[in-house]
Amino acid sequence: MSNTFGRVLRLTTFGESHGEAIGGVLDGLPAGVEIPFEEINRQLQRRRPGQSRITTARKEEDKVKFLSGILEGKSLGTPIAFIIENTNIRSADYTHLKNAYRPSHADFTYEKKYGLRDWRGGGRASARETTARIVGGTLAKSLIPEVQITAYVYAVGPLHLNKIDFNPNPEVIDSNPVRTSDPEMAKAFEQLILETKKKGDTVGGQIICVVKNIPPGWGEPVFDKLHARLASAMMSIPAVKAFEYGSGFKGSEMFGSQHNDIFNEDFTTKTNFSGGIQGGISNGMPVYFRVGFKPVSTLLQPQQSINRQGEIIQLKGKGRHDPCVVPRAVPIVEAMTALVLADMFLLQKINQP
Ligand code: EPS
Repeated sequence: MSNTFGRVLRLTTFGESHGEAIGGVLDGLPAGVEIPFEEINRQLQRRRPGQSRITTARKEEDKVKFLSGILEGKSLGTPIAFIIENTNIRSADYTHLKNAYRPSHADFTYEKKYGLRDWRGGGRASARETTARIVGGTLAKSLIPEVQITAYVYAVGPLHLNKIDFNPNPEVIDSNPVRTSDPEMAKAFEQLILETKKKGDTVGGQIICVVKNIPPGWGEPVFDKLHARLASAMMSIPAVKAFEYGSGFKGSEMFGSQHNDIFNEDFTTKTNFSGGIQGGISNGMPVYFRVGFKPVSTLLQPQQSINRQGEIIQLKGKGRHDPCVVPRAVPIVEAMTALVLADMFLLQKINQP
């Protein structure tokens, strides 16, 4: 019972991967916001399956249909409901999973929780659900146009960029299918994903997100600290295993004399180990964080598993799957970031007289 995200700007998503449609309801967007139809479509295309040879081959157009809350291109202040139809479903690929559980997949836990499960694809646990997050997140972003949110792939498996890029260029990121900010490393990342796919295996990866132009004051102490909301948003994305912001785990190895961010006269800081957040509140410096994704659990090579009767079996995945999710997860990280920040922006308006 937790399909809604946000405090005052709330996105509810619905739908299963092989059902009629995926969709959402965004409630709390103020009236009069210009709806960024083109940008929503551009972001959907960045996430869409079947966009390159390193992503799942499922061919979905991912066209959004708005049902309510919009008149003459502007928000009405009422709930904005929308759907994206599933048009390219091949549920027969999944009949072998009616009686079996994929190792490390949500198959087993969904069935234990609800007593039954949608065996067609990943059901509700499928990354297809994130389509609705792209629509909701892009709408949220239009409320805070001055904030710049840029995510990129930092690592694929054991390969990673040699340093964090704090000034990532969106054009460079979208010029390579992996969506990394370093065109040279893009080739190595792509090569590794293709080799992995050839073996019927999968590989994990990491995304960095850099956010600029957040004014000081966003984030709600004490339980809705800005980084707590970002962590919650990122951890809700399918396949995410880790979240770290600012100096993160590295910071825990440092001394205070090295780690403190010394103020300049204009209240910016000389270093930014704080990741733009202190006391859970933005300080005006860039916010940056890293998100770790596991390798997709569906392998197109045989692996030991178990059926509903508790018999050990050999399972080999069918269907269309991503060998590595991070290239398609870049716009999802950005969308979830926008949902958090627009929510914090609206809450800060309530705090101020
Ligand atoms: C995916 C597996 C498939 C893909 C899906 C990502 O989903 P399912 O097994 O639930 O049918 O088709 O991608 C999408 C269709 C999408 O829109 O995200 C995977 O293993 O990552």
